[in-house]
Amino acid sequence: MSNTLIIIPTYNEKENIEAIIKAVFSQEKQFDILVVDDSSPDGTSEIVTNLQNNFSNLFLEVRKEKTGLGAAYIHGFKWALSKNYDYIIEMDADFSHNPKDLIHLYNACDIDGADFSIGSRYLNNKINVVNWDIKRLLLSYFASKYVKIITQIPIFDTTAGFVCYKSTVLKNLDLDKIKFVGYAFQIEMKFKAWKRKFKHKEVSVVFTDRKRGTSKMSGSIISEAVFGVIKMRLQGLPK
Ligand SMILES: Nc1nc2c(ncn2[C@@H]2O[C@H](COP(=O)(O)OP(=O)(O)O)[C@@H](O)[C@H]2O)c(=O)[nH]1
Ligand SMILES: [Mg+2]
Repeated sequence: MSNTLIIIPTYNEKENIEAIIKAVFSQEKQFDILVVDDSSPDGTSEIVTNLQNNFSNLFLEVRKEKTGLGAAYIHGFKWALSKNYDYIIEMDADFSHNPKDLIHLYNACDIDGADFSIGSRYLNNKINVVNWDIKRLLLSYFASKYVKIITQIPIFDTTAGFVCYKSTVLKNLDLDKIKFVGYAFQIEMKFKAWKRKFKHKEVSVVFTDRKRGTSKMSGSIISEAVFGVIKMRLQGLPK
């Protein structure tokens, strides 16, 4: 068993899942993987089940319903804590997050002493995104600026979904009180960890838009983030 679990949430990722699992397992450091699938109709979980014959450190949790990324991650976090992993890394299935950066996120915590590390697209306002159309890029970039202004959080890429948490952080956050599901979920996790004085480090990464499969981003996820951030700020320190 590795000391580090990579959680990959999936919904209809049959084009990516096998390749991303193999890419993670081909890294020099040994990682375990947990796929949290929301009963994808395209058969993503069956692909994972087959691969479990070849990889003993590949785990799968299938949830009955698609209730969003946040809920899938909370499920994965609880699973990770019950198995006593030291480090828990969030990662997308679609190769937007380069598996080669996993070790940099890990080292930021294990060597540099951060409690959580963020694979950041906008570190020091430098934009590291490949293949996004300009509309999507501007939306994401200005969303990050907006969040920084409203919440005062000293993080450039607050909506990043490529994050390593030390287990102490996840134990300290009341996971049942995390309410958001989309980008707001990513913001809420970082906001609460920062408010509880956990140390963070941003690691510069290049984010590449998916080549296969489709994005699950939606208008409701964006509006949740826009209004959710204001709510978070008004509530001060949500428990
Ligand atoms: N389990 C689960 N995974 C999801 C859900 N929504 C998105 N994902 C996964 O979360 C990751 C990021 O989603 P993606 O659609 O690429 O979002 P985008 O990168 O913002 O366009 C991918 O691995 C998706 O399959 C969901 O409701 N449930
Ligand atoms: Mg994506």
